[in-house]
Amino acid sequence: ITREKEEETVTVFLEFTDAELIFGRTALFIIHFFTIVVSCNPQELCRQRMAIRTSERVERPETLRHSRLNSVSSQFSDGPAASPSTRSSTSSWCEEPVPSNMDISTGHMILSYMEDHLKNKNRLEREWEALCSYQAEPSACSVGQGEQNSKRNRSDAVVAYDHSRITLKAENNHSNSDYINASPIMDHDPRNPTYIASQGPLASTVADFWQMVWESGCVVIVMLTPLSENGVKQCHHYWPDEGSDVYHIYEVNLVSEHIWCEDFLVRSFYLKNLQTNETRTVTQFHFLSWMDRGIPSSARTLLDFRRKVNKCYRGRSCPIIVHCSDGAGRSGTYILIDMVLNRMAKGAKEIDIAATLEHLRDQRAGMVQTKVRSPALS
Ligand SMILES: *[C@@H]1O[C@H](CO)[C@@H](O)[C@H](O)[C@H]1NC(C)=O
Ligand SMILES: *[C@@H]1O[C@H](CO)[C@@H](O)[C@H](O)[C@H]1NC(C)=O
Ligand SMILES: CC(=O)N[C@H]1CO[C@H](CO)[C@@H](O)[C@@H]1O
Repeated sequence: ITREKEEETVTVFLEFTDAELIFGRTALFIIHFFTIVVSCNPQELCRQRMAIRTSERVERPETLRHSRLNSVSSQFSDGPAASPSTRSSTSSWCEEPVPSNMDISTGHMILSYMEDHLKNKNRLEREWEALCSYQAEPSACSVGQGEQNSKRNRSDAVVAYDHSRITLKAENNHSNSDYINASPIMDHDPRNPTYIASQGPLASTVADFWQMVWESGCVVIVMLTPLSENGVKQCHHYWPDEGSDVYHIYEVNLVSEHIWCEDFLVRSFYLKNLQTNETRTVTQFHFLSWMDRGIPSSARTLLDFRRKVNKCYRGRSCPIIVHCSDGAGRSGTYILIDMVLNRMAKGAKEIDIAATLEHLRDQRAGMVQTKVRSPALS
């Protein structure tokens, strides 16, 4: 890793050997997305700087640098099938400028963080081992494991904790239970969750899911799983393919479906509570190419996806519902990335991925699974 300091611009060249690629699961994960952050934003910073200094001829091998960074990010993000990333990333690059909200001190913080991790490979191993053995306390799940509710869980491994679960309101209960396999995830505000991490609805819990959407005031759903993978069902098709469907007292109308790229699409629903006649628009962002125990086909596509989610969400205070199949692996990874990047955008002077992840695991079991999402690991 080399740092070239030129006035206030930091240029990074990253080159990795194969050996370095395998030195730690956390390292891969961290570098995986920090590489992308660093490769996106300095470009923008450079562009701004060059716009200011148009009169001066700055010798900058733009294309070389671009392709180098690209090759680094694709090395991390695409695994053996590297083909689609360049195209999709290039298009997303042009379509919407990356907000250059990363200031120089944040850039330096990221670089020192990466340098430190590259120098202290043991630290990574230690951090990762500590994370693996981390025990959330309290961790009772007696409600979700109760006889009446066990059929409402998609998997044995991830059941909502008693102390951190979404409770459905009794007056709307149609199944005689207030249980849904979903957990509120707090960030800065200890009373209002920033996210709700939920399992993908089962056929029998679709009405519960829409009840949760309604009662939490949610307007944005992030869906990170295809409906099925290799014939294994990951999530029930919980919305109408066209027109409207009624789930208990919730009428859901599919208003539009917009395919952004081969990796994700956006659906807009008109949701009506038939008891009160109140209505709300709900937008669902559906990421298609992130397989269970895999990684997104391109990290930049995921960041582009996240930008679209946050653009839609901007100015709201309701929780974002994030779900995959079990609501922990991919959902945990997405929430972790979103939390850390939001903090960085607000100018946090320190990154502590491990602590943030422990904070998530206190609130929901299995957040970011031990089989970390990187091609070199599977
Ligand atoms: C569900 O609603 C019925 C009638 O409103 C009520 O008697 C019952 O206690 C509720 N069940 C739960 C689990 O809240
Ligand atoms: C909801 O709308 C229906 C049909 O327009 C009407 O009959 C019903 O009284 C309304 N209910 C409420 C609670 O406003
Ligand atoms: C802990 C628990 O009760 N898990 C159950 C959740 O639901 C699945 C599918 O219905 C069951 O197989 C699990 O036993």
